[in-house]
Amino acid sequence: MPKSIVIEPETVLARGTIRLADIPVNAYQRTIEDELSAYSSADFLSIWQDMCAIREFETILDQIKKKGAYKDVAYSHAGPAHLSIGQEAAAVGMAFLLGPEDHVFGSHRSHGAILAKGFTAIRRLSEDRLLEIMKSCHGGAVVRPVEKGFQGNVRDLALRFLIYGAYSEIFARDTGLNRGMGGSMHAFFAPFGIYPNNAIVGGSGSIAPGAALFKRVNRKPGIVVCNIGDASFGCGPVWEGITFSAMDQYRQLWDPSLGGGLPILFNCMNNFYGMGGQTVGETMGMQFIARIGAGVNPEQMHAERVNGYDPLPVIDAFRRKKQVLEEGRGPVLLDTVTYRISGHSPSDASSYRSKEEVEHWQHADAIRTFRQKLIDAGAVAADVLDAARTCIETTVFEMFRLAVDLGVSPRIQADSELVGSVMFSNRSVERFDERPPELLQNLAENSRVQQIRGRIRTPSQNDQPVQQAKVYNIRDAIFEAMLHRFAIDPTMVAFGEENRDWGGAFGVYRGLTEALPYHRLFNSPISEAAIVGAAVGYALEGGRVVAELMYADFMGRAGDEIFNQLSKWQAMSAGELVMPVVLRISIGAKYGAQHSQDWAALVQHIPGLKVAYPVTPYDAKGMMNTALTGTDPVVFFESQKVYHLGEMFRPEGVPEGYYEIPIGEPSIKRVGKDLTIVTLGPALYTAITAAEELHKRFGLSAEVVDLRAVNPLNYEPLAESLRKTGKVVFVSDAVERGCVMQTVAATLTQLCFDDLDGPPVVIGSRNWITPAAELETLFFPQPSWILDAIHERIQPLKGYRPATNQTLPELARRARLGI
Ligand SMILES: Cc1ncc(C[n+]2csc(CCOP(=O)(O)OP(=O)(O)O)c2C)c(N)n1
Ligand SMILES: [Mg+2]
Repeated sequence: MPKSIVIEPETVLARGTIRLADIPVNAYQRTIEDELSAYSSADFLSIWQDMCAIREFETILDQIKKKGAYKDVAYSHAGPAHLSIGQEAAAVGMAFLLGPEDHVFGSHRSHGAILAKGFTAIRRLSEDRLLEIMKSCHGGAVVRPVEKGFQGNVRDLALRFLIYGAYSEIFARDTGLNRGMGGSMHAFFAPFGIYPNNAIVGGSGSIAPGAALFKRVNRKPGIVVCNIGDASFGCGPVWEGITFSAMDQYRQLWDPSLGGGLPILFNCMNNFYGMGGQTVGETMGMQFIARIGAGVNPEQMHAERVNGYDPLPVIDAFRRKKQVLEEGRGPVLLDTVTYRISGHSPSDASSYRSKEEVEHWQHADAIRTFRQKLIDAGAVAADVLDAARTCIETTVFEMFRLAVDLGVSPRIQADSELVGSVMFSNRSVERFDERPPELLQNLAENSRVQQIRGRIRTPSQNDQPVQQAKVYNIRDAIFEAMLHRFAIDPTMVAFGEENRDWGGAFGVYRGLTEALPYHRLFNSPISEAAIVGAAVGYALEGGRVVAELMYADFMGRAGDEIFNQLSKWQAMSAGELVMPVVLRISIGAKYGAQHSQDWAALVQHIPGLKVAYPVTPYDAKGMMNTALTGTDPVVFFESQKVYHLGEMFRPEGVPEGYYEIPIGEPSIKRVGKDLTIVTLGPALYTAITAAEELHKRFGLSAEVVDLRAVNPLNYEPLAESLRKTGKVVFVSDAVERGCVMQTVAATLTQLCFDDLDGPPVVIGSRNWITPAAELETLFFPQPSWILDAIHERIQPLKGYRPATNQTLPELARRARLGI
């Protein structure tokens, strides 16, 4: 397919200059008098009340952390409390114009943002909807304690629900918004448009763009706000998220009816500090966060610095920027100046700043100054303001009292399996939306579909091996499964590096470009963190994603997104959210130390991920089909060593129709009775060769069992094989130390100790860098290594002369040297 944009030397080599526009700094200069026509007294009062609620909410937390009590209520809170006392105006200003359809993501310091966003959602939702939300939240467990004896209206009940639910969440109670699974730094509540808050600094920076992507792709209303701190702009994933959000293709290549640029506003809650490092003058060089916009796109992200120590300039900026986003001209960057009067945490000794500086900001405190301005302008009378403050403070205190009361707000039981039960959602969803999927052609006419139709799906044809050019291979299997789901689920998208015109780096997606519009299949920037982060954000919003990392070696670039984000949000939501993400990761060979590593062990170690690793066409199609109806994150490893291989183990071949293979069921690829060889990945084929040699030369019959998956894993087929053979060798291409097989061997040994006739043996690659292609036989397990190890460590093979040293003293020597 021809590229739509032609790069010409005459144009790109022509002389010129890049002109930057001025970036406004605190441009808002209106007075309250100027604003009297824009806001009603009720608006002013609600802004004031919301700021006071947040202040009281956090003052209580501050006091219980410092003194173990607030007023007459003693409470010791073990967990964190990152307070934003001083930042209330920025939070309330941010939320004032947002509706429930506008979604905010935040940071570890987000109590204020959560409450502010919830308060405006409560004002905007209908009473019926509010009741429905409260009743359905954990079966009514959160609303029950606060409705007991309460006589007020639905909105006031919802206010109590939110404050109580947030406190309960912070105190790890079963009555928390996320049943205590999130806690202070991660609390959220999607029905009010409050999306995950992230304890990883800048964590939301790569996730929120995926939420904005979901809105564009699925034509959903609303904007996404990514609230992150000034120091988070030093984080790579934040830059990647910004890059992902600012791709030209949204406006240049995508269907204009989708709405243009991503509707995302990066809102920097700029309090001038990380924990103690100063972002101006010390840890960063941009001086103004708003300056970053100039480096991102010609619109300079419409960046501005805004006075966030007053709610009205923030509201003004959000009004203007919301319009920019609604017109498809996003992304937007706001540098919202604020100040954290409280410490980073209550134990903070404030050694990094002077007392005078804090006092200056206390003197300018937005809550006090806003009150005075309202009174001076005659907007709201002092007694009305003070009564509102007293009233909301009473409610906040009452909710705190209820939340600390273990009788009213219990923790989950000590023997509870709740955490285990929410690690995976284990659902099967045909489609996440009922609308017809957008396709560019009748799929029967697709060139790849037609090509596959002519391919041989069985191990042999007329008793002859199938020529490689004609064989239905693993690439075809994955393609087929994906195309099937693309044609059913309209929310399904796939993205990653070189996913579109290139056909996927390894040819799996060839043909998809013709079949799918840009917004369902697109090239991402070389931003692995943003690729996985955006997939997480997209899934949190309710869509299905296939994201791709070109090589397992690049997982480090998306480390946080895989290990802390993709894996955890289902459980941290206490099962409210699902994560239908398939993360395809190819494992390389022949490309040396940084492109040939099997890192399955990294994801095996992380709770909350399903991990598949099929190496036959039949398994690849069936397991991809399962992954693509599931609601859990699946890391789907593929080996470049076997992409071209046809089905060798299933005489009936690979069905043309739809079928599923559960993830976690090992598969017997060769039946035997003398010895079990358990494999993961392409080592299956190494083991098959070894098994044939064992048979030919020594008359031994080896059973070969392919794990096909890493987690979950049913040990029963392995145990059954071991009960028969009594001997077991584990083989994979990962380096031996800490590989998946070590865990499988240890577990199986515990489960089947009495059935073992010899020691379990794990064979992996050497604990080295992967050397050059020409030297790979020194590194990856070879069939001879399996025989060598059997001979040395399980049972001597008559007349056998080992090719390599697989003895126990050698194992110990290597361990001693760390190689
Ligand atoms: C990836 C990561 N690095 C370090 C930390 C420890 N930490 C927590 S908050 C913080 C400072 C964050 O500053 P900023 O982004 O400006 O947000 P603020 O705390 O000022 O709201 C640090 C370093 C962390 N939680 N995550
Ligand atoms: Mg900061």
